[in-house]
This record gives sequence, C-alpha cells and structure tokens, in this order.
Amino acid sequence: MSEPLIVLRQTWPEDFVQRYRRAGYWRGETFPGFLRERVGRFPERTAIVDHEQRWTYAQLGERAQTIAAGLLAMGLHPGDRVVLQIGNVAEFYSVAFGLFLAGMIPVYALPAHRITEISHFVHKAQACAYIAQQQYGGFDYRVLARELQAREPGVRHVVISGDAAEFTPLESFTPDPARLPATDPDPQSVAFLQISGGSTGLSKLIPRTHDDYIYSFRASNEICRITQDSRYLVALPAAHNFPMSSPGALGTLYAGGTVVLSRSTAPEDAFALIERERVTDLGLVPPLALLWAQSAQQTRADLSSLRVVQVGGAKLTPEAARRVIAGFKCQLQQVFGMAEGLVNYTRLDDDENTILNTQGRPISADDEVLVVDDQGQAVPIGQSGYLLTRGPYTIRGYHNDDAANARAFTEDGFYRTGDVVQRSANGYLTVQGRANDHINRAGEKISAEEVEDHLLAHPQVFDAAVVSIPDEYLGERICAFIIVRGEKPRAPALKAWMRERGLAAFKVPDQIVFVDAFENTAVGKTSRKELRARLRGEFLGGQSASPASPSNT
Ligand code: OOB
Repeated sequence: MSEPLIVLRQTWPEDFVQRYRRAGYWRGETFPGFLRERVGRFPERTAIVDHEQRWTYAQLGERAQTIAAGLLAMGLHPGDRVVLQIGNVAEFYSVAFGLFLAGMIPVYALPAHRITEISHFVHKAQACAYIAQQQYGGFDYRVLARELQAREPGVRHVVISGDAAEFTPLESFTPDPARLPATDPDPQSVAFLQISGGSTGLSKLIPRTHDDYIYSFRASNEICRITQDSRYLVALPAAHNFPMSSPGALGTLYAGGTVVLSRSTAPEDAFALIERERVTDLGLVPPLALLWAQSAQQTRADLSSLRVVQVGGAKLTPEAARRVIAGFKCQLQQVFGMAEGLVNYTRLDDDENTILNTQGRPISADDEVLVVDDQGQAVPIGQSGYLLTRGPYTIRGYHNDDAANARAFTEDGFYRTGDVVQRSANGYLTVQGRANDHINRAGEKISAEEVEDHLLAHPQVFDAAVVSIPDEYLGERICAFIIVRGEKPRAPALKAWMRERGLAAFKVPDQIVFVDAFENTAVGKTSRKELRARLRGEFLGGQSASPASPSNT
C-alpha cells in the first residue's frame, strides 16, 4: 500500500498569491517542466562540464529520469524528503533533477557537513533517504552514512555514487519511464529544502517552492544577462544558494547555457578551466575573489572570456572591490542574498561608485524592504537599521520550526534578516553588519550559540563564549573564550575533539583564549549577547586582529 502523498506548502496569504501571479512572477512553472522543456529545445547543447565529462541537455535529462525511476523502484515515494550531499560534480544536478522528476524533495547539505548536521537535517525534515558520494574532498561519506543509519532509523535508504559498499549504487539504476509520476507537482508546493546559515542555534530548513525559486533565477538571468551563450563556473559549493540560483547553475540551465564545475577553489585550477571552457560568468565569496584577483595579475592563463565576476556571501569593502576589478579586468557585480529569499544585485550598467560602495538593490519591484530601529520604526534614508523584507521569493516561515518562526518573522510576514543596512534614496543597500551573534567566516555562516553548545559538552570546559573577530583574510574568524574545569586542555586537542564529534570543520574555532572568569558578569544577569560583545571588545582593545590561517588545522 502506498503512503499518502505529502505536499509541503509555503504559506503566502491568498491576496499575495494573486498579486504575484498577476504580476507575472509566478507562472506555474515547475522543475520537471523546466527540465523537459530545455531538453526538448537544446538537446545537443552542452549542459554540464565536469572534468572530462560533458553532458548534453539530452543526457542530463536521461540521467535524471533514470535516477527518478531508480528511487521510485527502491520504494521511495513522491513527497519523501531526501538529504542530498554531493560536491561539485555533474551528479549533483542529475540527482537533484531526478528527485524533482520523482516528486521528491531534496534537502541540500554542503559537503563540509558532518554527522551532527546531517542528523539534524534528517530529523527536522523527517527524511527517509540519504544520497551521497563514496568520497569527495578526501572524506568517505559511507562512514557518515553508517553512523547516520545507526542514529536515525528513519533513514531507510542510502544511495551512494561510486563504490557503494553495502549501500545502493547510484549507477545501478536503470531507466523505466513508466514509473515516473504522470503529473507534475503543484507549482506552489515546496520543491526543496535549503539550509539556513543558522543565526541562533542549529540550522533551519528553508522551504522554497517551484514558482518562487524559478522566478528568482529567471529574473536574475535578465539582470545578469545570462543567455544560451553563457558559461557559468561553479567554484563555490553547488548546493549553496548563491552558485545555485543567483543566477548560478539553475539560471544558466534555464537559459540553455553551460555549467562548468570546479572541484577546487585554487586559482590555478580554476583558471585552467576558465581558459579551456571560455567561462563567461562566475560567483565568489570575498576571500576567494581577492585571492583569485591577485593570481589573475600573474597568471599566463587566458581569462579574456570572463564577462562578469560576481562577489557575495559576505561584505566586500570598496577597497577590496577595486582590487577585484583591477585583477580580473572585467565587470564586477556585488550580490547580497540569502537562502531565505531576497537577493540584491548591483546592475551591470551601474556607475562605478555604486558598484564599489553598495551591495546592490533587490531583484523585484515587489521585494518590500524595511529598514527599522530597535522599536521597529522606519529609519530615515541613509541611516543604519535592521533589514526586514517580504516578497515574491522570500519565505514566510521555516520548515517545521514554530519557535524560530516567531522570532524570525513579523506578524505581517516580513523576514527579519538580521542584517544591519543603510538604504539610499534609489533603493540600493549597503551592508553595515549583523544584528545577532552569527559569524560570517568567508561566507560560511556560523551560530555562536551552536559552537558554544558543543564546547560545553567537553568535560574540561566549564563555560564558553564564542565571538567573531575581524580577520583580514576570512572577513571574520571564530574565537572561543573558555573557562576550564580542572585541568586545562590543549587548544589543538580541543579543536580535534570538536571535529571528532562530527561537526563541520568550518565551525571549529580558529582561536581559543583561556580565561579565568567572565568578569563583571553575575551569572544569569548578563545576557550571552552582552557577554560576547564585551569579550570581543576587550579582545580587540587588547590586541590587533591578525589574519588567521585559512585552514582550521
Ligand atoms: C548567501 O546566502 P546565505 O543564506 O548563506 O547567507 C545570507 C547572509 C545575509 O543575511 C548576510 O548576512 C550575508 O549572508 N551576506 C552578505 C552578502 N551576501 C550575503 N553580507 C554582506 N555583503 C554581501 N554581499 O550568502 C547568498 C545567497 C544568495 C546570493 C548571494 C549570497
């Protein structure tokens, strides 16, 4: 007997649904329809380049259909949530589209996530399957899969690309068109769950619908002038919202262009690909943009195909922006976005001043932006305030998380982004900082609270406060202040212990400072927020911020 079909929905009020449809944003497109249409229109064009592998649109379509049929044959059902953890390889897209064709809902994990995060996603999404690679970046995901099944009995299916050991090999699936659902999903249903940066505590799951997400990259294509001649390089993790849809790989496929995958972020590897594939567009976080820009000035590789370098995910200072332009000798576009929705771009025809000094303006005329003070009152143009937003591709709530929703959304449906911004008279935003204690480490978002919770589980840690410290290379680095209990652990041992707990390496503190006490803080009287602010202030007053090593070891 088949289980009832679960359809996840987003909760836009009906008047907004009507408005977004009337305006032509939501056109009733779905991911299966998008793929089918492109396969029909561009069968022989190259969709994806991954090392020596080149897939045409027809081949991408066939792979996706085979995967959909294989998953259904295994006993998965439309509506099932499936955690997907695949790096920058072609299968990322065949599996994602395979899940869409089967009516299933991918939950996009990053390759850096470990058992702690993956278990949390499974739990929150009530996922029944996990799809990963045998190995990526030197890590064996079958080990993670074993631990996952031991911890989460609900994960009944594991599919592995490559040598699958005891699990189902992705490559064993065979085509069976008769198995595929006869109808496409409801365009307003949830297509996938994206991972939030996690400003407080653990990451939340972001439900994006077919209609809203397709609108976001269709409109991004227009702003970024992506066409079938575009060749877009994915160097950031493919599962991240920026290289996925701003306009990213999905925008490029929507336009009939070519997606080029890089497994490496080293400039020499990427430059070889740019030259070989005549890459036209790419997106980077600021530290990588600066590193690549510097190398671009010395490289012998031919980068003349580059048209636009996008930088986003963390603040690009005006000076850094200048260096990016000088290094790449092509157009810079700043991108200020969030997986919850709102994306801002500087426009390709903006003047230099705007491109250097702002993080752009929203995609849509119906992106409502409020900049407010502590009391929720709008601040005058040009003054700093908290950014709130609602619009045709910004979620109205996280998946399965009433407590987070009460904090993160206003009663009338605005998302509290947690960003502090200034807005100019013509609607451009300049990011000033964050309202909450989340750390933006080279574009990776880390919750101070989550890291503190892990540290507190260590037997020799009495108390811990985790703060962001400005860092020349990373933008911000993670610093943990620790009061020990009993014998003082060695900092490297403590870091290794955190990694062994199965935590993504990017959350392990870059720096550990042992202190005797958190002075002046009567326990229970000072909020963690104030304590973190004070420690951070003392630290910065006491010593200058020197660059951290880019690795966490
Ligand atoms: C992107 O998405 P997320 O969900 O990883 O992180 C969102 C947060 C923003 O709220 C903001 O705090 C920060 O990342 N951020 C920026 C920024 N772009 C993102 N802060 C300053 N300047 C920028 N340009 O990071 C993301 C999603 C889609 C496109 C681009 C980035």
